Amino acid sequence: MSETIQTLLSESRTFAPTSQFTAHANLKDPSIYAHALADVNGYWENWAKELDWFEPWHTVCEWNLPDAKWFVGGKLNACYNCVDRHVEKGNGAKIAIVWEGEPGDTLSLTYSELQDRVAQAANALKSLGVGKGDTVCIYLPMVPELAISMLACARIGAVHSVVFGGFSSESLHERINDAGCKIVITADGGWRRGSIVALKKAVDDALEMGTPTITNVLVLERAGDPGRMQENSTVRDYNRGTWKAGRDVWWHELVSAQSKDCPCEPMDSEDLLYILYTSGSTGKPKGIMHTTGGYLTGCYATSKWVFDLKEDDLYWCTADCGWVTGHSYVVYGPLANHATVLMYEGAPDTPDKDRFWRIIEKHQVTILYTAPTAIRAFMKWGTEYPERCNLTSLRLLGSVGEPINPEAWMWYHEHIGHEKCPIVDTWWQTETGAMMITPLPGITKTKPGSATHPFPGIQAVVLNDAGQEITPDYVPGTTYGEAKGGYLAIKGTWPSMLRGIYGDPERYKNTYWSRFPGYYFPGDGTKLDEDGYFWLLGRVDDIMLVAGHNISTMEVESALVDHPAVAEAAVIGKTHELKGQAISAFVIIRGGYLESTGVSAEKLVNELKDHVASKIGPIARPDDVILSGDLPKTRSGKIMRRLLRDVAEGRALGDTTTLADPAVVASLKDRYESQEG
Ligand code: 6R9
Repeated sequence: MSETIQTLLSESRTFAPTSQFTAHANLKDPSIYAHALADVNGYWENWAKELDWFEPWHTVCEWNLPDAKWFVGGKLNACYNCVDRHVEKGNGAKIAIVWEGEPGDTLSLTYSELQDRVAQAANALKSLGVGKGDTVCIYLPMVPELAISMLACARIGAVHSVVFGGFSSESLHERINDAGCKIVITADGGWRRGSIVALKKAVDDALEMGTPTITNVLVLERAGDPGRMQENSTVRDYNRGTWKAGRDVWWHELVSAQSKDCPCEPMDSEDLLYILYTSGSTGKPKGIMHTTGGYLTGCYATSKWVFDLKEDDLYWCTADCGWVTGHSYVVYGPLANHATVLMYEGAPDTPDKDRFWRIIEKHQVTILYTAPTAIRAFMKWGTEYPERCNLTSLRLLGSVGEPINPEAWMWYHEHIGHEKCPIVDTWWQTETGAMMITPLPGITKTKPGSATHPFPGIQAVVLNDAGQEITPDYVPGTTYGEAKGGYLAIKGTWPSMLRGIYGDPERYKNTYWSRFPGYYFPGDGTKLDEDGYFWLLGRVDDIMLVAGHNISTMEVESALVDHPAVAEAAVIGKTHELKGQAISAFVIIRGGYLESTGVSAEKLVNELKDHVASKIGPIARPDDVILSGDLPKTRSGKIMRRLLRDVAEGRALGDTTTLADPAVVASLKDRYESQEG
């Protein structure tokens, strides 16, 4: 970007927490922001004291940019804090995990039962020669054994590297070798949209490509369990792949035979807890490293305050444990808080598009944490699906993964929250480990589309091109003057910050610490409005430069989604001779809109261009609007604008390996070429 980002869209609706919500909230005193800022280390130290430590730390924080150490000298165990400590305090009878498989099978585990299962799995790992410091690759569907495997690793001090079950054998192969994993834990399959994802087969293929460090494959029988699927021996055999005696071991044979007694290994606060690969938009995946004490402190604190977790909540984070959201907010944060966590295996539209709402009604879910990509799909499908179900158990809603457009926020608020649930739009990254910019539901007056303020103890600032701070630290009541757009950056360190990229310290420095010396640069653009609210504008690589104006793709997308016809939009800048870049918009129309209004597609395209021009200004009027059936997304649901730029600029498509469905761009390319002409 040649100049600081201009922000044009404005949103003035505000939603204060109800007095009833505030009265019962875990946190209601806004002075916490100033207190945390006045003594950041003391503030985090108080949080760390809410965990159980085997040995205390001698130093809260050692910070030699870009290397941080937190709670130095302290010893603890993440699994002990998530499971055993609750049981030892007499609270083992509470349900820890409620699980529902896609075919409708369910399982509940109390904290005591979870302790037994984790201990058995941990002993099984030991019997396979896995010990402290070894790395275990976990490639499982969203079944309880996924959380159990992560906790079992943590229990014995092994490092886990979870690979999302939707990744191909090539991706798995690359990740296994980069981390030097000793074993792989997988399943014969998992359910997704009524079919079986053959995970064991993918592991076989990955191992065939050469994985010198792997000694064993521990295989859970999930898809082939005769109680849960049609008896079809061909399918069963296929899913098992090629069984290699000596290498492959069944979970039900090895794990169930183990003792339920397995002590938690005392770990140094800075010992590695896990590696998680994040693809980014280009290049080789980065193995993000998280350590034990600081990471757990960050997950614990944010879960308690942002989700306002209470003993009687039923909390559901819809993310897969293959992503960081599943690490921090399915497993470590909520379990450290003694919460009851719901896990669901399958797709939101199986057997019908009301599956999420049925789950909420059936299990009486009180807190729902999901992603804008899911919310936009629900908008596209229409309100009839949530209307079929009773959603009155819900009391808090959350969003993560992408900017949430104001209209998607409003839809979530009205049709899911029934205007009574606060929405926490939480900005953070794999690298930050825990939420960084987020409302506090008993305190913050929210604005649709804004992640609001940095979590207490986090110093988020806006920088201009020269790397100067153009905004003060957030303290309620500060006067901010006019809205300012620029680069989001974080000052100093925080406990759950990544400790580097596995095996590549140079890349760590270059990626996060060199663009703005002295700051962590997450790569996102942001606006700070006149009330001190952060509006995340997407990745800076996606920001457009149109006739000398930096325009955020996110703002144009939000203006499009504001039109009643639009369910979802992706906007890019394509090279233009005069303007530098011209705006192209790919738009998904809400189900039944054209039919019910009788508007022609051609007329709608013009209406949409006018709509953007009137919401933002003539400068943001798109040159092209392409009506599209789908958008290219990563497997975690983020729109890949880079590929849309390739389409719009008529280039051969770049790397599509991280796409959820590569067919989408190919068909878009055809459509674009025919509509544009
Ligand atoms: C947790 C997670 C991180 C990137 C991040 C940003 C985008 C995430 C957001 C958001 C706006 C939010 N992002 N949450 N943008 N508002 N509430 O998603 O981690 O997969 O590493 O992605 O996602 O661009 O930089 P990760």
